[in-house]
Amino acid sequence: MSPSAEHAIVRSELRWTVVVIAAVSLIMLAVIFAAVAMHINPPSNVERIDPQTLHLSAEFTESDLGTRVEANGQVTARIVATQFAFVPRCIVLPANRPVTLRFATPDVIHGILVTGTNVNTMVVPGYVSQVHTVFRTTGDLLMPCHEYCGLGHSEMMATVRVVPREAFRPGPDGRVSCADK
Ligand SMILES: [Cu+2]
Repeated sequence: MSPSAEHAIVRSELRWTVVVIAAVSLIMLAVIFAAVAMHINPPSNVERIDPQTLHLSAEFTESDLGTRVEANGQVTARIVATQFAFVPRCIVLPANRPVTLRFATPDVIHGILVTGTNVNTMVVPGYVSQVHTVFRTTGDLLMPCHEYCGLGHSEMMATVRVVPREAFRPGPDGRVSCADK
């Protein structure tokens, strides 16, 4: 191979090296921007729960589901995703206040997102999925299942009712449900 042909190859390789570094940098910047500016992060909570005894556990018994204000003021909503419904079907949460959503499933893999927000996670049997967020807008937000979970998947959805801070009034037991509103 002549020296000039070899130079041409080296130049071409260097050009592509620059292109690859630029592409990787761009993707890294997009990931960092999404994390810092938009608070979109991969789920990092690893917490196990037995799917077979979920409904008997301390936390996900039927009477404990829904929104509750804990003694320290933290607002937590607990939801069970099951074929093919969310329990409860509607949860109430306050706007402009940190809230925690906790999900578990007794059967198969589901996924949830709350439309127009950064809430998006999978719900995997054996684990509790947890999301911290602050809702900025009020209104009824749709929360569909976004992981195909069987024949009734398309019917599987819930409502997240975000109310103004002053309209969020927990009962004496710290609970708030859509039926109160
Ligand atoms: Cu589902």
